[in-house]
Amino acid sequence: MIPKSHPRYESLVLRDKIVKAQKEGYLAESAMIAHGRGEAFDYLLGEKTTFPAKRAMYAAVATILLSENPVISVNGNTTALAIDEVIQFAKTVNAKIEINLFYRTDERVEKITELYKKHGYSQILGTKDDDIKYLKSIKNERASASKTGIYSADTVLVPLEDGDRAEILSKTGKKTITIDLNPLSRTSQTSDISIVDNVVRAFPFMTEIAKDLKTQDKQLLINMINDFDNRKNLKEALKLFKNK
Ligand code: PTJ
Repeated sequence: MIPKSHPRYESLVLRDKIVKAQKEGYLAESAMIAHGRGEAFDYLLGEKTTFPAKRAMYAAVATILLSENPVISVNGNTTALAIDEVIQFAKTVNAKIEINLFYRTDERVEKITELYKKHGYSQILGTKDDDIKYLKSIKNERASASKTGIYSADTVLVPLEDGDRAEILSKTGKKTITIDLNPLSRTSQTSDISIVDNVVRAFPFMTEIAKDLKTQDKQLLINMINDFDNRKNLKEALKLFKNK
């Protein structure tokens, strides 16, 4: 039990979730390394959602709300850290959720599927019973994509993952939105909208944005997307690290 008075309480709670998930057997072997890297970037950011991250989130939510078939791609780490927040966001914006693993095994897919069911979400895509297609030019297990999900999606939200996919998804004409604490990662650098923030803060924040934007005029959302410059925004995000 971590005492609430501990100065690193929130960070330790997240570590605990990762450790527990590792024991439950649905994380990749390298999940802790990925988490540690994220922790370091978050520490440098002051563990707060920055202005460039908020701006990117507005553009991201507007894009998702205007999409025909938006899909949220989830892996082991995102599930461990933010399963309820992901489900809540998906329901608010009417997006599908699909399991997409770099280190894909049937056992991991089954465990993650069960976990989403336990948390009240049973329509998850990318399971072993799903109609799986393969995205061209991805050389690893991430190539698998559900026919009604990522394969036919117009927008894919990719939180916390390695760099292979954002670039390829963009090349297939899909809009890619990523949440990655590293502004220099290939994922951040190659996606259309890069949210440099922790997934645990980003999902609840985007849910609140969505509740607001759903009541707004469509043209306002279009303007928000057109005004957003990902290159410029990423540069601003990077400056916040350098100014520490
Ligand atoms: O479950 P699988 O098999 O799909 O594997 C998932 C991992 C994350 C292990 C796999 O995709 C991987 O190895 O990823 P990388 O290459 O370590 O990249 C993870 C990226 O996520 C890094 O840029 C980290 O800085 C970033 N990151 C880590 N934790 C967080 C994060 N970004 C946002 N929020 C976090 N909590």
